[in-house]
Amino acid sequence: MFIKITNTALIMLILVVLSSCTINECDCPVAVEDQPQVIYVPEDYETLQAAINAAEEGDTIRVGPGTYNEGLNFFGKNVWFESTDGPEVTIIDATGWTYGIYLSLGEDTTLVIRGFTIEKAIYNGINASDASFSMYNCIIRNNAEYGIACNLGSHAIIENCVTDNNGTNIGIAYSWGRLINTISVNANRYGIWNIAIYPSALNYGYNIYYNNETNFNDPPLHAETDLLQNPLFVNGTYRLDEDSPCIDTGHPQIIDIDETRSDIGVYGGPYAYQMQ
Ligand SMILES: [Ca+2]
Repeated sequence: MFIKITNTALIMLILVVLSSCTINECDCPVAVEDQPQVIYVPEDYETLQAAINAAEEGDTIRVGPGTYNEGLNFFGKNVWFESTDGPEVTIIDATGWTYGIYLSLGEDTTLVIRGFTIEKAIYNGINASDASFSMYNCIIRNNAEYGIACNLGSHAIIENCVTDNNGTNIGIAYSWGRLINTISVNANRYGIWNIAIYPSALNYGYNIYYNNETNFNDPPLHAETDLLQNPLFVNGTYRLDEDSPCIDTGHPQIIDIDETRSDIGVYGGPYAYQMQ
């Protein structure tokens, strides 16, 4: 029997073939490398930089306790970079390195750095030049020049960190950002120093400045909600004494893991680690 194939039937036939091809493509397993990966240090890589080198955009790097004598460059990769057990036991010791962390290749605020101590760099603990980052629950201490330096168009989100005994604890130049619930103590020069920030885009407050050589340069980056009091750490740690002015005085819209108003300092905020 002769079947006349009309133009309409021909088009429908082509559509059926095409759709079946599409279904087949959907059934194919997605290549593993397209999925975000979780990379563990030291299990997968012994060094932090090797893990960063192996990571792809959007991956997570989880770092076990230890002291890592490294200076890190993220090479523009936006990853979630965190410790498993918190900053007291996970230390980036930048002895002999110019910077603990160096960002200059267009990283943005989806680069998250959580739960590290960064210390002893020759210059800056973390240096961002025309690059951005988010940092939670980190301790930045004993770096010779700046603890945190943001310059030349950087956008930093810094929450619930401690900066202690750096040359200048925090420096912001020709940049903007968000600085909340953070403690700045014992700086050899400034608690926070700024020049040519973009004030309309700046979100800062609920920070503590104490025992710095000078808390602020002029004009001071100082909000009414900042406190100029001793944070009352316990026995040389960054844990808070029960009488600390940091308890429940952080940003009211930030909630702690115990569901109270946020504390100022490294044990406050939603990304804090449980105290051992
Ligand atoms: Ca609280």
